[in-house]
Amino acid sequence: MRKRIYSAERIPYPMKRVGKRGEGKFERISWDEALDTVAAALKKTIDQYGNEAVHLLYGSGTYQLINGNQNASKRLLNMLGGYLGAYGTYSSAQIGMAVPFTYGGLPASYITEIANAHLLVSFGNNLSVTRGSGGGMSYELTHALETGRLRTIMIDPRYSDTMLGKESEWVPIRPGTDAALVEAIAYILITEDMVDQPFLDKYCVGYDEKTLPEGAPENSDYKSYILGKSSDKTAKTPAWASEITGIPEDIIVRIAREIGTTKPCYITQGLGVQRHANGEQTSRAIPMLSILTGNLGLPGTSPGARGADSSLGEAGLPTGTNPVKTLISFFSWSDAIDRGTELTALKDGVRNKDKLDVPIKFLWVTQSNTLINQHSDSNATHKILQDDKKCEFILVVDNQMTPSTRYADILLPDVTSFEMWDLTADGYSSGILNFMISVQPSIKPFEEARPLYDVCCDLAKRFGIEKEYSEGRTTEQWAEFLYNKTREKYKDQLPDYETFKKKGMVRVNTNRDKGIGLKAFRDDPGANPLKTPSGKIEIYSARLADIAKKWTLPKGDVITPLPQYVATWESHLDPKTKQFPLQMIGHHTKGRTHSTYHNIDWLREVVPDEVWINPVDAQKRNIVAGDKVHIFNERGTVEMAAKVTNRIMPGVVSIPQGAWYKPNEKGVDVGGNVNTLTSLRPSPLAKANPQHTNLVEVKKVSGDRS
Ligand SMILES: Nc1nc2c(c(=O)[nH]1)N[C@H]1C(S)=C(S)[C@@H](COP(=O)(O)OP(=O)(O)OC[C@H]3O[C@@H](n4cnc5c(=O)[nH]c(N)nc54)[C@H](O)[C@@H]3O)O[C@H]1N2
Ligand SMILES: Nc1nc2c(c(=O)[nH]1)N[C@H]1C(S)=C(S)[C@@H](COP(=O)(O)OP(=O)(O)OC[C@H]3O[C@@H](n4cnc5c(=O)[nH]c(N)nc54)[C@H](O)[C@@H]3O)O[C@H]1N2
Ligand SMILES: [Mo]
Repeated sequence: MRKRIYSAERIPYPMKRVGKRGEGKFERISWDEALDTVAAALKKTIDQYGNEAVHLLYGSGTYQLINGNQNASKRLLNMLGGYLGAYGTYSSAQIGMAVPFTYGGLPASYITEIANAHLLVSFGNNLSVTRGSGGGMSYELTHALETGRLRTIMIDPRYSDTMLGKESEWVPIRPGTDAALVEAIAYILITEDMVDQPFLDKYCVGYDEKTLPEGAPENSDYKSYILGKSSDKTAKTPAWASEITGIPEDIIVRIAREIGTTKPCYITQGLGVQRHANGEQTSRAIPMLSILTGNLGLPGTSPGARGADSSLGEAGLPTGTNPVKTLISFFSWSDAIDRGTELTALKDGVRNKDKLDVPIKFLWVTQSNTLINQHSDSNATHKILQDDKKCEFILVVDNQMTPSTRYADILLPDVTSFEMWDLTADGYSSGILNFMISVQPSIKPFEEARPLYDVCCDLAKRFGIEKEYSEGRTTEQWAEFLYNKTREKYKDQLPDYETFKKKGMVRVNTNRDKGIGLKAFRDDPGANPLKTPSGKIEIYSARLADIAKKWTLPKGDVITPLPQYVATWESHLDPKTKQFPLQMIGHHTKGRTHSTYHNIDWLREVVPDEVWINPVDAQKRNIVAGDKVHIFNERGTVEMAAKVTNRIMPGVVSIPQGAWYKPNEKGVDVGGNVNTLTSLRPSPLAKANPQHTNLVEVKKVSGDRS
C-alpha cells in the first residue's frame, strides 16, 4: 500500500491533454480550469447531442459507498438528465444473462455447503486466487476440504493455485469445450440409468418429450438431443466429447459414474468458463449436471452456477434514477463510439430502443482502466479513441497514471482510500463473512489530489445544483448518515456511529440459514415457483428459441433453446488454427486485481508476467523457461517471458491478465497486456467479452530474459 500511495505513477495535479490522444502528453492546470473545462464539455454534449451521448464507463477500481462504486459520478450524471447506461459486466455477463433462462435467476449455494458434500465438481473456478479476500470464500473452501471425506474434481486447462495438491483430480480441458464434457456425462447418466427421473418430471421442462413446452419441435428435448435422436443425429458419447475436449474417454466415463452415484454432489463453476465466445452456452450447460442428478435444493448441493456471496444490503450514496432508459451492453461502448447509430436492438442488443440515436460523444472514466487496458483488442480500441472527432471528450479520474489516462482530455487526480473519509462494506467474495468498515484518512491527500465526491460537488456548483447534489453533507456526514441507515437493519449487531468509528471495523452475521440454492423451490415448487415462464427449471427454453429466431446474428454465432455445446470462432476447430495453432486464455492472478497494483515492483517479483506454455509446445518452438517470446495473432503482438510448465495443457497458453498496455515503436506490446490479443466481437446472447477465446502463435525472440 505504501508503494502504491507513493508510486512514481501517482497523479499529482489536474492536467489537460496537449498531444494526440494516447500519446500521454499533458500540461498542468488548476482545479478551476479543469472543472470549468469538464463542465463546459458536458454541457455542450448534452445541448448538442442529448444525454444519450454521455456514457459512464464500466469501472471496478474501488468499492467505497460514497466515493467508490462510481456512486458519486452516477448521482451527478443522473441529476444532469442522465446518460447512456449499460447492462452486464466484464465479470459475469454471460452467466448472468444465460442462467436465468434456466432458473429464472442466478441461484447459488454458499461455499460453506461444500463441507456437506461428498463430491465437488468444479469448472474453471480458482477460488484461492479470485475469492481470496483475506477470508471469505477462499477460506470457506479450504475449511470444507478439511472434512477429509470430500473428493474434488477440478476441470481447468490450467493447474490453478486452488489445486496445488489439495485436489483429488485435475482434469485438463480444452478452453470453451466444457459443455461437450457435460453432454457426454449426461450420455452416461442417461444410458446407465443414473438420472433422477422423478425429479426431472416434477421440477423441469424439456428433459424428455413429455415435458417439452407446446410448440417445441419434435425431438427437441434434452434426452433426444443427447442420445442422437434430434436434428443433428449425433449421440453425445464419451468418444465424441473426447475428440472435442481433449479428455480421454475412460476419464469421462469414470467422472460420469462418480457424479451419478455420489450424493450429495456439489457442482460449481467460476467465471472464467463463461468469459468466452460461447460462454452463455457453457454456463447454462454446467447446471445440467445438478439438474439431471437432482443435486440441488438439498444440503451439500448447488444449482451448478457460481458460489453465493452474502450481502448486507448496505446503503450507499443514493444515485437517483437515470432518466435515460436506453441501455447498451457494457461491452458495446467502443462500438457505440465508432458506429453508434448503426447499433440496433436485434443485432447489437440495444435495449429499450430499436436503435441508438447518437454515438457516445462524452466518456466519463473513473475507477476504471477499461478504456484501453481491460477492454478487448487494445490496438483497435486505440484507433477508435485516438480520433477526437468520434468521442469528443474523455474525462479520466484515477490515482495512478495507467494506460487509460493517456487518452484523457482532462485528467483529474483522485486520492487513495488512505486519504479520505468514506464507508465500506465487505464488497466482494466474502462468502458468509460480512463487515462494515469505516474508511478514515490516515495521511493528508497526496499533492493536489481530491476525493471524487468533493470534485462532483464542485461540478454540481457549476450547474447550479450543488445543494441538491450534496444535501448539505460532507463525505463524513454522508458516512454517518448511510451507516445509520444500514444500522436500522442490524440494530443488534452494529453499534452507534461513534463506537463504530473507533472500532473501525465490525463483523455482521447475515443469511447463514439461507445457504442452499433453490431450497424453497425444492421443498415446495407449487408455493415457490421459479421466475421462469413455466415456474419450473427450463432445460428447454422457449424464450431462447424465440430470441434465436428474432435476432440477427453473424455467421457462426448460435443461440439454442437447449443448453448445448456450440463450437465457436477461434476455437480449436477454427480453420485459423493453421496460422495460429494455440488457444490462448488469460487468468486473474494473486499478484494484482486486474491492472490495479501492476506498478508495484515487489508484486511483479513475486508473480512475474510470464506466458504459461506446456513443454510440448515450447520444445516445438525451441523455447526454454525464461526465454523472451512473442505471442501474436492478427490483432497484435505481446512480448514477455515464457513460463514453461506442465501446469497448462498442451495446445493452450495463458497470459496473466491486467499487465499495462505498452506498445513500442514497432507496435509490439512490451507491457504484456493480454488484451492486445483479445477480440471485440461480442458473444451472441449477452453481447459480452469473449476474452478467453483466442487463437495465437508463439515464437522465440531471444534467450536473453533482460
Ligand atoms: N483479457 C481479459 N480482460 C479482462 C478480464 C479477463 O479475465 N481477461 N477480466 C475482466 C474483468 S472480470 C473485469 S472486472 C475488468 C476490470 O477492469 P477495471 O474495472 O478497469 O479494473 P482495474 O484494471 O483494476 O482498474 C481499476 C482502475 O481503478 C483505479 N483506482 C483504484 N482505486 C481508485 C480510487 O480510489 N479512485 C479512482 N479514481 N481510481 C481508482 C486503478 O488505478 C485502476 O486504474 O477487466 C476485464 N478485463
Ligand atoms: N487476486 C485477484 N482476485 C480477483 C481478481 C483479480 O484480478 N485478482 N479479479 C476479481 C474479479 S473482478 C473477478 S470477475 C473474478 C474473476 O474470477 P474468474 O473469472 O473465475 O477468474 P479467471 O482467472 O478468469 O478464470 C478462472 C479459471 O478458469 C479457467 N478457465 C478459463 N477458460 C476455461 C474454460 O474454457 N474451461 C474451464 N474449465 N476453465 C477455464 C482459468 O484457467 C482459471 O483458472 O476474480 C476476482 N478476484
Ligand atoms: Mo470482474
